[in-house]
Amino acid sequence: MKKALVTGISGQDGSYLTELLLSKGYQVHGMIRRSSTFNTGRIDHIYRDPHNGDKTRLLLHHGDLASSVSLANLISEIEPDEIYNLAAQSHVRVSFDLPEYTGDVTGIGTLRILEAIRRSGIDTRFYQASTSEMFGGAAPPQTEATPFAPQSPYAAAKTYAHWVTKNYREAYGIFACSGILFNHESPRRGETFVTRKVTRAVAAIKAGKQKHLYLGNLDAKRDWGYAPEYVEVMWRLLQHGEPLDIVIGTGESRTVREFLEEAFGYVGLDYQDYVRIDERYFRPTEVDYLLADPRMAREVLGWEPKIKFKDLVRIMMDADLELLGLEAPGDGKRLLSDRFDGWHRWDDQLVSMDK
Ligand code: NAP
Ligand code: G4F
Repeated sequence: MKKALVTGISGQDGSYLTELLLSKGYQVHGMIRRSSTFNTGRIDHIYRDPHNGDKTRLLLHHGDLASSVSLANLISEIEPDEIYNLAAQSHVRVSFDLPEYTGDVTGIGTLRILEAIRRSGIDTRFYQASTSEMFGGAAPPQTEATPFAPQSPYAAAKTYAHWVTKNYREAYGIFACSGILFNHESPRRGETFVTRKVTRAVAAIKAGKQKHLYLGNLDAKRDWGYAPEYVEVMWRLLQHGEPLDIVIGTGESRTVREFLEEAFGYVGLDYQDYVRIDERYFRPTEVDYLLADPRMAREVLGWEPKIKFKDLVRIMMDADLELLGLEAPGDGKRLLSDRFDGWHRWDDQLVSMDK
């Protein structure tokens, strides 16, 4: 049985990746942070308590990217075949308020893992969650050859992590890869990222629980894809014959305003009647236009996304409407069952991807 260690297992991507790895027969070790409230909501549905005599291939351990001791101990004790580093302070706007912390966790945290791998001497494959934010001000479309131009403390920290991953590959022969992922969303997306903020607000407005939605820059363009498809490519990258860095996105870019039109329009509302601008949500430096050229992912890994912009909005809208007990038009759910039936099977049960 292959063993994987996943940092950031309690996040959006960590939860989908864990479902995928369990469905492929892996034993999954997840690193979670100590928190005063439960922070495992996204993985509770797949966790089995061994105290109940349940057999489980999902094991959780406390640790932190800020603690090299915790990382070294976990890596030498578990001896994982694969390590997926998904943990990060991942919010761009917040990184301007917490630049030092973001640099420590999102940047140096990656170095701490690589150093723990090197010192342990174990033969493992390492995945780094790099980001299209590293391209920052570079002209679209962005490819593996596009020079980085980070525009935030978050992007600068990720760029450091990206380069140090490449350096440990070249210096020490570690099988270390970076997936340069463009924005990917889902019903499990954190509530303060713009897509989820919008879909939750539309549902709340429809339910009569909210009057207005306050946002920042509506003109930024993003290449938005569907998160469960993106975790598949993380796994494929580590199964590849040689380590490489690769761009992952849909090749389609939309403005925040277009996301608003689509989400409000889905339930028959006009966003202009509800959206207000709050300067607090603007960033000191913005990334205006991200658009992936995912040709290499298609040619080398045979990966192509099935869910594009409109489908994504529908999937997220249906989920947030249902959470508030509202009738959802259902297009999103139909899309999921049409295209992903049987994808995430674990312990002979179909794991519901978005509940
Ligand atoms: P997310 O939902 O924000 O999850 C981040 C995870 O990191 C959570 O599990 C969080 O734990 C954990 N974490 C934060 N600080 C930590 C620390 N000091 N030590 C240990 N764990 C810590 O992020 P995501 O959307 O799943 O993204 C996964 C990764 O891909 C991140 O590295 C992100 O920067 C990167 N990325 C994301 C996208 C995207 O569009 N989603 C695109 C490109 C790259 P808690 O649950 O306790 O907070
Ligand atoms: O949803 P966002 O916060 O995502 P952003 O900044 O693109 O970062 C996300 O994607 C990156 C990949 O490119 C990841 F690396 C990163 O970890 C994260 O997952 O903002 C998207 C756009 C921005 O241009 C922002 O200025 O939406 C704009 N926006 C407008 N109003 C807003 C808001 N963003 C947020 N979060 N909240 C607003 O009220």
